[in-house]
This record gives sequence, structure tokens and C-alpha cells, in this order.
Amino acid sequence: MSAKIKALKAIEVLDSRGNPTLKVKVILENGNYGVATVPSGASTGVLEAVELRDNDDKRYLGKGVSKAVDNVNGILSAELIGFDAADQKALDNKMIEQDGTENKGSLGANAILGVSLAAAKAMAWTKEVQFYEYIKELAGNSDYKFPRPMMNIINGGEHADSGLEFQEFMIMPKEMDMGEMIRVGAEIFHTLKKVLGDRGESIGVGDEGGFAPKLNKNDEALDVIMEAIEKAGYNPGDEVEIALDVAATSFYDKDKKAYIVKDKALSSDEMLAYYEELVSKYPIVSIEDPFDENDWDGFINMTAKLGDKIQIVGDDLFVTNPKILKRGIDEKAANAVLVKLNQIGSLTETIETINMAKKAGFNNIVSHRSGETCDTTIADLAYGTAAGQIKTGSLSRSERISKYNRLIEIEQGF
Ligand code: 2PG
Ligand code: MG
Repeated sequence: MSAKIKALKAIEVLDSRGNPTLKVKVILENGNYGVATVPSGASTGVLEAVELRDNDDKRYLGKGVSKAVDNVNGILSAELIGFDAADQKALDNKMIEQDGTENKGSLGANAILGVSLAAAKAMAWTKEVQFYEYIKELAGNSDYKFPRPMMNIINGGEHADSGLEFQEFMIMPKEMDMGEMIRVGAEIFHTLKKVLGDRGESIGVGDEGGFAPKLNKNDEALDVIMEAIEKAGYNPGDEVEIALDVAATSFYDKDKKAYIVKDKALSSDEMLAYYEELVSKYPIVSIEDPFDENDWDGFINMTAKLGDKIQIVGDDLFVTNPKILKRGIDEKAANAVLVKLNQIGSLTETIETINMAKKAGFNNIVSHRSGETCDTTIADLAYGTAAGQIKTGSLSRSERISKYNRLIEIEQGF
């Protein structure tokens, strides 16, 4: 039966930080429908596609998304009713054309992404397949793969008031069954709670569900994580490794041209020396955004020096944009890309980025945003594209756990 779009509907709902976001429903003539809720970041790259907010003083302190909602219910509905949802690429291209800007600033990447994902979900129902099966078909890959998780158990940077410059301190259980990796992560998370409590530190959590203790130094956060891994009964390095998202743009001082770490102003070269020291001291296997998003030289130097030893991930640097990733591949500015649907704003372009990275031998990490909902799209995206890794927060807060639970469901054939 026809997979033509019968109706689109968007509403304004709240994300995990209590900020408005879009929930979109796409209904097909064949009676199937899909629903998607759009995530939202805090440490955003300057070149990200535009998240359209109302920016008035009246509602939600200016953060309302009623304009983006209206764009779905108005312009996009008028354009897309009768359009065949079976051609995801054509659907996404049509919305991009209708928007007409380079960064989706007119209709809003949040509006476009909501429709893009909801339409794909409606198609999965139409084909009577799991969402990850449809994603696999769209991506054109031959195998599924469960992603190795990066679990953010200490939050800093713009995600907490811990005072730590680095944004995310993550653990990565060695590759094994999906459910087992999640179990190991949860055990270490709970052990870390005890380690922090015994030290008299706060056990409150930050935006991504990791603890936010007021520690003095980034190294101290790594020390407590090492202790928690060991006390949970695991061998750091052999059984559980460590990953960082430095999100260095957030503590780069443009005027001083320096990275401000506590009372020190460090140059790019000094930051690199700091990373080398950390990598030699701790079982760190992945560092994301080690430099400011405009400090391409910093990334290139680090990739030359450490690229065969650890994973160097571009997030704010590449913003999931195939055109920018292409530059990163050509200039060897990293060896991995963080993949966030709303940084680019459509499913088709996201898959294009994943496939481009794979072809170039770059690793992919499918990622949540700090502002999330219980929408589990990224779990299916990671598995269906065989991306290899997923970053979806700590082992607390339902908007994070929902992705882990979805992966468990997939593994168990639930
Ligand atoms: C990041 C993300 C997700 P945000 O920097 O990688 O962890 O944070 O969504 O705030 O950009
Ligand atoms: Mg990041």
C-alpha cells in the first residue's frame, strides 16, 4: 500500500534539561506512522546546523521552539503531503531545498530532523521490520554490529558545576556481549558512587548522569575512576579502558590564544604534551575534541604524534558534516568522527558521514546530546550502520538508560 505521507504533526515537548524540543509524528496513507523527538546540545560547534529557537522573552526564557513546530505543521506539511516516504534521500533533499540555506537556518535543523526520523520510522513499520533493519538498508551495509559504549561517569565542562575543565570522563568496557558491557559499566558506576562518598565528595549527577564532584584537577577525576574500576573487580587497561571528551573549545581563550586549565594558560603544544602525559599514565584510548574547533593545527599535530596509539575524535570540529569531515580526512586532523544527527539535521546526511568515515578508515561513534529524551533512535542507528561505538552517557537518568535498554532489547530479540 502507498507509503505516501498523509499528515505531519509537530508539538513542543521538554528535553532532559527542561528545555523545549520538538516531537514529530509522520502518518502515512497506509496507516503506519513514526514518531521522533529531537535532542539538543550545550557544547555546540559553531558550524552545527541551526537549532531554531523562538528567541523571544516571553516563553521558556526565549528557548521555545514554536517557530520550528509551526514550520513542520505549516510549510513542511504543505510541501510533503503526498510525498513518497519510501525514498528517504529524496524526502531529506526536498526539505533541504525548501529550507534553502547552507545550515538549515530557515526552517530549523530541529524541524527537518524530526520529520526525517519520524518518516524513516513510519517506513520501518510499513516494511514490517525493526528500525535498525531499515537503517541498515538505507546505509547499504552488509552487517550489524553492537557498539562498544563510551560511558560518561564523571561530568565536567558545560555539563556540570564540578569545576573540571574536561567535559566527559568515560569508561569503555572491553568488547564483549552488549548486555555484559552495560553490566560492567553499571557496576563501576555504582562503585564510583561509593568511592566518592567515602572521600566526602558530592554524589549528585550532571546533565549526562555522571557524577559531578568538585575535584581540583582532571587527573584527580581519572584517579577516582581508576579506583572505582579496580574496586569493582576489573583490571584497568585490560578489561576497562578510559575515554575523554575534553570539549576544549569551552576553555579556550581566543584573546590569549591559550587553553585555560586552572590558573595556567597552555599553548596548543603544551596541551599536546599534557595529553601525552595522561595517555602514558592512564589507560586512555580515545580523546575527543582535544583542541578548540578552529585549532586545526592542534588536531593535525596530535594525530601525527598519537594517532597510531589512540583514537582522536572530531566532534565540534566536524559537526557530522560530510563536507567538513572530508577536509579532516584529507588533512589527517583526527582518526574518528562523533556522529550526532542534529548537528547536520537529516538522517540521509548522517548516514553519508558515517559511510564516508568508514571508507577513509576513520572510526565512527554515534552520540547522544547533553539534552535528550527517551527517544532511542541512536541505538538503532549505531547497530544498523555497524558504526562500532556509541556514546550515550552514564548509567543513570532514563534518557541515557533508554538507549542502553534498547540495545539490550535488540540483543535479546525482545
Ligand atoms: C558532546 C556532547 C554529548 P553536547 O560534546 O560530545 O556528550 O555534548 O550535546 O552538549 O554538545
Ligand atoms: Mg563532544
